[in-house]
Amino acid sequence: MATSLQNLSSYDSSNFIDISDKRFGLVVAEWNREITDVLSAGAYETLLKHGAVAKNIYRNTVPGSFELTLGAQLLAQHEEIDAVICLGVVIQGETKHDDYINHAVAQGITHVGLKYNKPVIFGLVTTNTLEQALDRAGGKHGNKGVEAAVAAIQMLGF
Ligand code: DLZ
Repeated sequence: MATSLQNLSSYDSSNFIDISDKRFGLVVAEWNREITDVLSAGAYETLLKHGAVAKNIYRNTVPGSFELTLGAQLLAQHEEIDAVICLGVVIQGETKHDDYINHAVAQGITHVGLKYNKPVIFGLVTTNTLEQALDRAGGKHGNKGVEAAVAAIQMLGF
């Protein structure tokens, strides 16, 4: 699946700081991996495009989106890490699992960001269908991994 960076132009990146010495942690859920890999590639390429150095980008996987919170905490606790980007895809099913996971991740990573006083970005794609998720991973609605990386960079300049 092709990775799209085309949506990036819709962001004002003029106030981005120099991120060549910043260290980023990507936490990527393995559920729906064909999609989360595209999100991850989008985030990675965006960080590089804006001046991050490849050796300063750490990527760890977790089994599913529910584990993004702990994954984020394990990265954020390192002083050297400046920002964490959480990437996952939760698709609505017959049960309420999506509700539980989405709320837990939203609350969990908010807590981690506040606890460690650093950006912990919510790059969770939450959709009703697989098609809607694909649309947001290099499809007609861009790539949410790109947006998550842009959010991390913006917050570092805050
Ligand atoms: C169990 C589960 C289900 C049903 N759906 C998803 C999903 O759509 N996206 C996702 O990232 N993870 C899902 N998981 C796995 C949970 O996030 C978690 O890994 C398990 O419940 C183990 O804690």
